[in-house]
Amino acid sequence: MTVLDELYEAVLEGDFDLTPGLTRRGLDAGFDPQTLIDDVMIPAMAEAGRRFEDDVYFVPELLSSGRAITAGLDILRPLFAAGGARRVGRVVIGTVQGDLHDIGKNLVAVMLEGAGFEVIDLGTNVSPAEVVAAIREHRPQLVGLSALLTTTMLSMPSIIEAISSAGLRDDVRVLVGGAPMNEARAKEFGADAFAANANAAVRAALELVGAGPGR
Ligand code: B1M
Repeated sequence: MTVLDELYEAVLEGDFDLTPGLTRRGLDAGFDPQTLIDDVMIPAMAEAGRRFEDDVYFVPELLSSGRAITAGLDILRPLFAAGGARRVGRVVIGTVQGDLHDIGKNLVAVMLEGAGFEVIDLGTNVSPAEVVAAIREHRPQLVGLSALLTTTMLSMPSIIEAISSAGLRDDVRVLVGGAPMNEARAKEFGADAFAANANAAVRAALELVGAGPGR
């Protein structure tokens, strides 16, 4: 079994003690962080999700897989941050109210850091008032909202309305994402852009702050 197979199994089996060491071994073997995320960690998490849908895994197993991927990401995070030497903007990011899913949001945050954004991560279950307060405090160019549930994605328009009511809508662009989201919903909710995955989120974020790859 290669180190990539072992890392895949560790995330899938939710072995959060093994994941950091295997992530380091993957790096030592010459694999770049993006490969470890895109080709190993995300597919393992996706398989955990399929097992959940098939009633093979239940919430505790999913939680363990979530902890395992997060432990691996924690090893990779400094490498992405080191890559983002140029500062292209500041982003306030969070998972919306009622929603505790943070794996995708954390991935997006890590990759935005790698692209040169200063990331203020509000965590999960973030209310409209918290977003407004964070905009006032941190003055970001961008707000990133993540939702994984069809019920909680409905918090997105409430947050965007709260930003508008606070008179701050012209100061920030809003990027949204998460499994139940799509272009049409993003538009309907009043967001400026939708991204289907972390790579697309980086491209959209750079575009929104006017710092596309060529600049
Ligand atoms: Co939950 N869950 N979950 N869950 N969970 C889903 C979302 C679900 C689809 C599973 C299912 O039933 N098929 C379902 C939602 C159904 C629906 O709403 N239609 C569901 C449910 C029902 C629930 C509970 C209600 C279960 C229960 O308790 N009975 C409960 C709700 C808790 C709550 O939030 N209030 C719950 C709980 C949990 C766990 C805590 C056990 C765990 C989360 C652990 C954690 O996040 N720390 C969990 C997990 C892991 C999942 C699945 C299996 C995997 C989600 C994930 O992490 N994917 C998920 C099923 C699935 O998606 N197949 C499921 C990997 C991650 C890399 O992808 O998050 O999609 P994703 O992020 C992607 C893109 O979406 C995008 O980029 C990311 C990277 O490529 N993206 C953005 C995300 N945010 C973005 C923001 C952007 C741009 C792009 O800009 C700002």
